[in-house]
Amino acid sequence: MLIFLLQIISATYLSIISEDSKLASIQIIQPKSGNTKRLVYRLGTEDDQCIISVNGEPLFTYKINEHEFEILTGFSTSDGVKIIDPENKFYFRDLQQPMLFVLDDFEIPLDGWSDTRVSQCQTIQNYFLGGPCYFSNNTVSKTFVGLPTHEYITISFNFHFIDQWQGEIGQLKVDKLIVWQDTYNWCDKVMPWLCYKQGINSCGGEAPDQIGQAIRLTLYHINSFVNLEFSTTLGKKDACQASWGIDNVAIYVY
Ligand SMILES: [Ca+2]
Ligand SMILES: [Ca+2]
Repeated sequence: MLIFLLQIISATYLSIISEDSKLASIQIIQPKSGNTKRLVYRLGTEDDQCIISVNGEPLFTYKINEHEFEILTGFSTSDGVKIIDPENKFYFRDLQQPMLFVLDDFEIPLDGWSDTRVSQCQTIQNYFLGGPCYFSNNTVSKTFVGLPTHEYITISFNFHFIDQWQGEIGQLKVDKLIVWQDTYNWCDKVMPWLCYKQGINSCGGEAPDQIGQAIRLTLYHINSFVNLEFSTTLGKKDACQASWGIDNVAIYVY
């Protein structure tokens, strides 16, 4: 145990220094290999700015207002830097940012979905919910619980229209209200062989597909739970003739 502590102490020194009456900082001195050179990191304030410096050279200078985290020097883009308020909300340039609450990519055993059958297309190692010979006139749903306090919700997902859709509709209900609908027609030509020739078959049977349609919706929403329900109007069509699937179902709150 003593050896462990000594190793820690010899690796990093931490001290709080005050160079004059208005400047105080935390200084971390880290010996480089061989103990011949030292890296000195300093975090401090000066003239209403916060500075992180290495060996006396400013690495990163920033200023914090109420919700704003303004990068003054050190980064050409600050997209990766955000500030969190006491309610764990993210702000960037005074705008509250969506927080990812959940992402279902269907690569691991499913939790909470009413139907858990998954597929892959083109033998790629990328599973999605549903797929050829599985989902046709199905309804699949999941209720997500434990959402943090929020006013808006953003839902994104990929929808796969697979094989012989003929103008039927795929749709999403959120808390029982329809929020998204779209349709697909695998062939609008008199001679279907043209569709086989000109379209792109990427999943299921020989007919062309519309894979990976990216949907993103933002809704007013305040409840701590949300129910997503995907369905279609494929009626009695065989699931090996026309099918669908979803992937990358993500929920953001803000
Ligand atoms: Ca996936
Ligand atoms: Ca196909």
